[in-house]
Amino acid sequence: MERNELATVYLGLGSNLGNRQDNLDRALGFLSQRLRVEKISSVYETEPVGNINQPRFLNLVCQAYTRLAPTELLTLAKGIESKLGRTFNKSNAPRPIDIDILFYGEQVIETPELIIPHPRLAERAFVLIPLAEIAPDLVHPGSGKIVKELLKEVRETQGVFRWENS
Ligand code: PH2
Ligand code: MG
Ligand code: MG
Repeated sequence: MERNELATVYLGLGSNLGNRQDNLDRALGFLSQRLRVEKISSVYETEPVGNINQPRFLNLVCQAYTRLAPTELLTLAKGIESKLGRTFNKSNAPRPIDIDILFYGEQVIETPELIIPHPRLAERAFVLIPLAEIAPDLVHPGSGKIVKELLKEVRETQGVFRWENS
């Protein structure tokens, strides 16, 4: 699988079921077996966005290098989600782990199974706050704005707390 160029990717991880810290650690362990995980943000405890009747999340963001194509990376992420016990019967239900591809290099991808950059990242403080720690000047290929500008424009930054247990 050395046919693709090395791409810099950013992944968003979230857990709100079971031992959340352990789930994040195990997911990072599985990711590290297949990607070169280069940077990992702090962990944040975050109020649920969307379906608010669910437990708080632990969220983090990481940067990695990979030669996997975007769809292969998606398959890897889903495989790790399944290994950690995620079931896919209800969307927006509590989950042991969610692994979202936020950016894949500077690529813009819109297919039925995969949209990159992640379509909701620009409005999500639980993504932008950890992302701004490891990549404040990263350019969002859709809008041309950098991460710290996107973060300034997000109004709802309450509900995201540094998790000191990491
Ligand atoms: N993920 C969602 C929906 N809402 N809220 C928080 N705080 N953290 C998440 O990771 C999250 C969410 C869909 O994947
Ligand atoms: Mg998600
Ligand atoms: Mg997801």
